[in-house]
Amino acid sequence: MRIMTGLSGIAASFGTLGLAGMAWAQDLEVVGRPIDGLTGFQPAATELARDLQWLDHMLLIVITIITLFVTGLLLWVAFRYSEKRNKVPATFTHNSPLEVAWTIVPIVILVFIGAFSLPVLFKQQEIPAGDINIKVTGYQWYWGYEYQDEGFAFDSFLLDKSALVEAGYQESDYLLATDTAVVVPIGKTVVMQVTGADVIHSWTIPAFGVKQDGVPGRLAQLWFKAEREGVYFGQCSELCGKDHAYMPITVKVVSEAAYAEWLEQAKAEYAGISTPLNVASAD
Ligand SMILES: [Cu+2]
Repeated sequence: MRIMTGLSGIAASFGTLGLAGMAWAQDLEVVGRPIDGLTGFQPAATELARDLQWLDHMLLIVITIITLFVTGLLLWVAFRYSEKRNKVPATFTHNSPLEVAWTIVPIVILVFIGAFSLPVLFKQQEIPAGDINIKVTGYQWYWGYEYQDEGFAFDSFLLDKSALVEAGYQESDYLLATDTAVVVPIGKTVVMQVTGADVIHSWTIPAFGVKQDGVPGRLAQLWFKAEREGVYFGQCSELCGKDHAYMPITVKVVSEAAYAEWLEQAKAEYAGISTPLNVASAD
């Protein structure tokens, strides 16, 4: 814990620097926050999230029907064919029509599920051309973001407990809120390149329906088009070491005008920071 306090202190000092990211929290509704006592999905903010939540609900119906059918069958057989009610047990070992049926029916069910799940998967994995391209790199234990079209980059650290309220968050947003946030405009296609600098991390925003491992030496991609302004949270989702729980993800979806304004501030604020992107373009 002592180490964490030290780390939080560092995070807090970064927090005071990350003004461009912080100024937005107050006017934005927090959408992607877990709520005590609820168990469902966070409200879907993209088509991808809506699709996969629909798929989940559809599968739940399929699973429920199968479970009720199998349980009912078991109970009926246990009742009807108990020793008391069925003194002379049957001795047959095969029933071809039944065996064909219990082979064909599951195949039909699986094909039905596949017919709905594969399009959802392909929609996630077929990366469209991005209006905004951001490279995200997982580090032990924080995230780095490069706005590739704009030529600036910044890091994003856990926001210390004491800095939450000042930054416009609730105390319960601890372990979700970061000092700087990924800011994107509403209704634009954002393509994120995901990688890791040291070990495997995983970048996710549940309300967007995206999750992608960041693997060192590899460049994976994900995309989303947010439909609702607000603050969204995610957490590193691949166990990456002792502070894995302390590298959250905050994304702010803002209007186009607000994004343009933020971009100006961010360029001014992060312009002097040398980034891997600048090194690459110098080659
Ligand atoms: Cu992690």
